[in-house]
Formats: sequence, structure tokens, C-alpha cells
Amino acid sequence: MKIVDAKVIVCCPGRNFVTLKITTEDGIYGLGDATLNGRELSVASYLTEHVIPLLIGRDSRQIEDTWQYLYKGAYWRRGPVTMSAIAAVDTALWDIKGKSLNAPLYQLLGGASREAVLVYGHASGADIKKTVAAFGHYLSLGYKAVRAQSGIPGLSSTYGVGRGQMFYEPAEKDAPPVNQWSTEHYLRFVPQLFERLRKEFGPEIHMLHDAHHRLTPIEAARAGKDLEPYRLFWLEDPTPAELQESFRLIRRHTTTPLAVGEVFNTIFDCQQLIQEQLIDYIRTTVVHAGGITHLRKIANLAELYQVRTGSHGATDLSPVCMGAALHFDLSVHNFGIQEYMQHTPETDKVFPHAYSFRDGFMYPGDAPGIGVDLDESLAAKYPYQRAYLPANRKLDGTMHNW
Ligand code: CS2
Ligand code: MG
Repeated sequence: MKIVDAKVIVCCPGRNFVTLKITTEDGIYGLGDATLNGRELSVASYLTEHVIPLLIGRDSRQIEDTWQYLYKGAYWRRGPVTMSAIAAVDTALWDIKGKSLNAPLYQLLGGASREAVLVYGHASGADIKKTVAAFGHYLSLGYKAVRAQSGIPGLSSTYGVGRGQMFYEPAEKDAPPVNQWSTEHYLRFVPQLFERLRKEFGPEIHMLHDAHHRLTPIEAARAGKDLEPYRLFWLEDPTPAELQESFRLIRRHTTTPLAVGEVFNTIFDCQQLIQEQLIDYIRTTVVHAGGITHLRKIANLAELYQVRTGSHGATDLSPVCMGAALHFDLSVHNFGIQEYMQHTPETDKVFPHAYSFRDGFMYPGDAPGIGVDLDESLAAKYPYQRAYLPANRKLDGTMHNW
């Protein structure tokens, strides 16, 4: 099953997506997500200029060998651009394998370990009142787990707070916006938010929160400690994780569970965090962490240390990534939860898919492969638009640490 064609499709149905399409000699094609928010064309170019010429003529069935060839053969290792490109190839090859064997991907990964995939949605608002209302809306949609983010009094804008009711998009067209940050304001405010949410919605519902890498380790320890009474499902990205050992300090002070990893791209980024049991959930996902092949290795390492998966699933990961992640989630033994932010109707039309949401859980569906397609002629109607993620500055103008 030789690869005869591969091409990159870039489209912007509301936001940018980069998709790799690989076709084999018997006409089967597979898709892989290669979207890197705010840096999309770098991955498109890496694929087109450097990877695609190496794929033509290779046997599409040799997924592991292709992964090793692209990772080790390049000499230059790791990094989000390289690993997103490798992920796209890997995902497309798993999709092809599933289609050629007429099996949904999760069956190739060992079969279902559970009936459905628990997901969490995103409630956010400009203040506590609006966040409480958004949280209630998610519960009315059937969600069993909801992440809550709120605007912080005294700060003009805060990263991670969505603008609409359902659709969250942090990137902005043309120029990078600037958000404001003050740890003092945040630490005073965030326990009040969760006190209110627990009071309104009771002890059963899973509550999550994302600190978006904005705290120092000791500040994160304080946040975790102050949030303990409200029993969070997790506190995400409390501090930047380049320095993995800094999580030791947070762990010494709090039992609030910790989740990290959406910006990681290899197992080496989280090896210490996992082996020292410094985190509870690893958030690497298919597109940014080298595809299904590499993500399984991360999950297998995590299983040894009782760390569960909680894959990133923001809307800047395309439906192709979401579909692949759901097959992974259904099959992997130490699954914890999957992030799910709904894509816009325009995006869903460009990427018709077999996966579905019902009553707080998701189902990858039983279509062969990943079960996500791409309508190329519709995609062509939405050309690429440059967009950037925001920068973050403290109140005195200093660039902040993420
Ligand atoms: C966030 C994302 O989903 C999350 O947990 O941290 O909004 C993330 O910042 C974006 O996906 C970045 O592209
Ligand atoms: Mg996050």
C-alpha cells in the first residue's frame, strides 16, 4: 500500500486549520491534523517542503517505522513544529490503516476500555455572575464536568475567558492582543469564584480550572491550598513547566490535583513530572505530541505512575484531532477526561464527522479509521487569515511568564 500523494490543506472556517491528506495507490486516503495555533504556516511548510517528498513511495502500513524515520532521520529533534508535522503523518497513516481494515481506530488500539468518553466543557464570563450563568448553561446541556474561568476585578482582560456563550477562541486576526495579569488580584479572587460555584451547583459536578501558566510555584501552591475546600477535579497549568522539578514545591503544599501538558510535544517534556508523580493528569494530545503513536507511549509511561490522561481539546485543534483523540481516549486504560470545546457550525461543515456528544460523554463512532472527513471544495472557500495568540503583561507592563 504505497503512498502516491500527500498534500496540505489550509483553511479558515472561523479559525485556521492545517490538514494533511495522504493517499495510497489503492485510492484510500487518511487525514491528519497539523494545526499549531498562531504559527500555522510553519507546519504547513515543514510538511510540504521537507516531509511530503519523503513519504511518496513509502508503505503506508509501516506506521512505527515512518514515525521513527521522521523523528530520528531529521537529526533535529522535538519542538512543536516538527512534532505537529510528524503527528499529522502518523494520524493520517492510522486513519488509512483503519479504513483499509474496515475498523474504527479504537479497535486497532486494543478495543474499548469504557463505554464512553467523559468530557469537560468551558464556562466563562466577565464576572462571577456571568460565569455562574454559563456554568448552569453547560449543566443544562448535560455536561458532568465543567471548567470555569472568569474575568478578574481590576484587570481589563484575562486570557482564557471566552467571548461568546459557546465558542471560545483565544487567537485574534492580524495583531496579537495583550492581556493583563496580576497574581495578587487572581489569588484573592479565584477562591471566591469556586466558593460560589459549589454553593450554586453542589458537590457532585466536576469543576476544573486553568491557571494558564501564570503563577510561580509558591503562588501555585497557595492557589491549590486555597481551592482545596472546593474539591476541584484539577487545577491546570499552575506554573510554566519547562522546569519540571518546580512542581515538587507545589506538591509539598496541596492535594488539589494537577493537570499539565498542552504545550508539551514529547515524552521527554513530562518524564520527570510523571515519574515523580508530580502531576495527576497529562494533557498532551494527538496533534502536538507526535500523533497516536507517541501519545500511546506517554500514556503507557503515565499508567505505571497512576497518572491519567486529560487531553487538550480546545477549538484550535481541528475535528480531525478531536476524532483521533476520542479513539485514543476510548481505548487507553488510564484515561481520565477529555477537553471538549465545540467547533463552530462552519467548521463542522468543513469537517463532517462520526463522533458525537450525548449527556456529558462523547463517542468516536464506528466509521472505519478516525471517522472524520474534509470537504475540500468547501474548505477552499475559507482562505487562511493570519492570527496570533495574545501576549500577557503585568500591570507595570512587564511581559509575563508564559
Ligand atoms: C487552553 C487553550 O484549552 C485550554 O486548556 O489552555 O485555550 C489554549 O490556550 C489554546 O488551545 C492555545 O492555542
Ligand atoms: Mg489550558
